[in-house]
Amino acid sequence: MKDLFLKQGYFKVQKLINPYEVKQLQELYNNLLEDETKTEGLRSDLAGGDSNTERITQIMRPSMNEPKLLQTNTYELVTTIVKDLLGPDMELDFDMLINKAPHTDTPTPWHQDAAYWIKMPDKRSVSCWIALDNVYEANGCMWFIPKGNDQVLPHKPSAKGGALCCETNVDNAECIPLDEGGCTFHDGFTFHYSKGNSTNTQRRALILNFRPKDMISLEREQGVDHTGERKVRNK
Ligand SMILES: O=C(O)CCC(=O)C(=O)O
Repeated sequence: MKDLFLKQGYFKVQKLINPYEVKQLQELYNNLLEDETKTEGLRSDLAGGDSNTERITQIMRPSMNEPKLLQTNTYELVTTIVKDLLGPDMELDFDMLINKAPHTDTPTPWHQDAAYWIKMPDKRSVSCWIALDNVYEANGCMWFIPKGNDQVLPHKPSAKGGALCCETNVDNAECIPLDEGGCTFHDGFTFHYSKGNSTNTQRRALILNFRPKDMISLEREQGVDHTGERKVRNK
């Protein structure tokens, strides 16, 4: 797994968590998704624009609202794997939920997570994308392109207030269907994307993002805590 991660920038784990824990996470997830008051200010539509219906619901820092998430085996297990991959100083920077509701048909555009970052001397990072439903092409499973180097291409917003996107060659893109409880790990330079959800059911993903402890401190000093607007801007 580590070799794959270092070589191509991503890998999948077909079964990370057991059905009991999947159920527990689904319940906590649904409570947050349904509670617009609790999640106000942390919630946005990655599709951007001014539609009244959320097409790609993103809720930042869900464990701030629902600390039970932090006590699950999942958070502990993923942290252990990430430390094995990139070193013992890797820590959870932030978590997020991304849900694609039935028939919202909105792709998450191709991007590299590094396009969202502030300037950081240590660029190690890992994102673990956990499927809380069976995911496949038609409901928006993840796609990745094996990475060549650690360069970040120019990105722009896909719509007003929407996710960042870039243009890249997608000939080698790999589609990663997973059963619920499976996951992928990717680094910040790896291009990824998902199609829209054209099915009758939700596509729920819980995502845990890790980086070195010192870099998390640097982010926080600069006002980046992943709750939304930066409190302090780079000069
Ligand atoms: O869930 C998605 O559609 C996109 C997820 C993503 O971009 C990420 O986890 O970095």
